[in-house]
Amino acid sequence: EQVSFTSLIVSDIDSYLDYLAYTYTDICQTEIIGKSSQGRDLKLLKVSTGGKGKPAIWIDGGIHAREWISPATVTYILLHLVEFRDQHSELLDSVDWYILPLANPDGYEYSHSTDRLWRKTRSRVGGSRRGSGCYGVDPNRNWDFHWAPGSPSDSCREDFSGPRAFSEPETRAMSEFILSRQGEIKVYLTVHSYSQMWLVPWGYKEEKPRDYYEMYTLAEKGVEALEAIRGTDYLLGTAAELLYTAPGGSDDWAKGVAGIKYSYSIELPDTGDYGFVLPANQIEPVGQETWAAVKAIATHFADGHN
Ligand code: 0X9
Ligand code: ZN
Repeated sequence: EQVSFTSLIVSDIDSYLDYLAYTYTDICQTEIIGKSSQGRDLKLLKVSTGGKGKPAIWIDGGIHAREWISPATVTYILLHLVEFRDQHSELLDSVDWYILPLANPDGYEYSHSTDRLWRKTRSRVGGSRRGSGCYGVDPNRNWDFHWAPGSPSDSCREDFSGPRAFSEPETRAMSEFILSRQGEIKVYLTVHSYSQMWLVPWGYKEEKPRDYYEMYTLAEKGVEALEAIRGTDYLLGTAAELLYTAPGGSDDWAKGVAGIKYSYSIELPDTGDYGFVLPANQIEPVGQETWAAVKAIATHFADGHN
């Protein structure tokens, strides 16, 4: 079967989730977990063959608006998971999936219509009296775990952490959903770009978690499976080690507050030649290798570990 992608817009992804829910009614269910600042649906797809007490894997994409390869890759993963389910029925039988391809639809839309390199949400942080007139909060600095306030004048910055933790309806909705499935979700996977890295907490400090070795070992399985597809090189380590420390990230919150042992941020290709503006012909190869990594991670749980 021939699968072809070009750039995806918000409505493409939205309709695809609806299509899957409509076509594969036995295993797919959409859920609107909240609304963005501008009122767009935060639409999640649950993929499950039913039954109770299964481990679940959460995957989100598009936290950062300009990282277009992320929603495309998460959509690609969904496509394979659901439409080619016969090729990996054990992964569906033993694991439940919560997949949110577009965590920041306002920003994504804005990066299509107006500013290709927009990163943040589109909330009106400048709307208050003390505001600067700038828009948007970095949704990966806004989570309520070691959240660091900025001064109001920081609201123009690309990494503005917001007027308070969970000021953004997008991060709040995600966190509430994840907490409502606490204990069930065993893996938190958030997909970003770029730099070809598999990041393990902590991201807010240089110290590593007590169970870092276990987190690292599972991540290694993902990276190995990914690299086996076409030799793409990934670095594996903490964000502090490989990038920089930054507070208020979703990965740290998922581990530190929601108690999800295996929490990772993936930075998809490339390493900077195209950066955020990766050509659309990369969607399929990146999708394939990332799906291989996700399958390897899921297999660990399908094999009865937790
Ligand atoms: O800075 C970020 O939010 C992520 N990199 S990106 O280029 N996609 O913006 C890395 C986040 C790593 N995790 C934490 N710092 N918690
Ligand atoms: Zn990002």
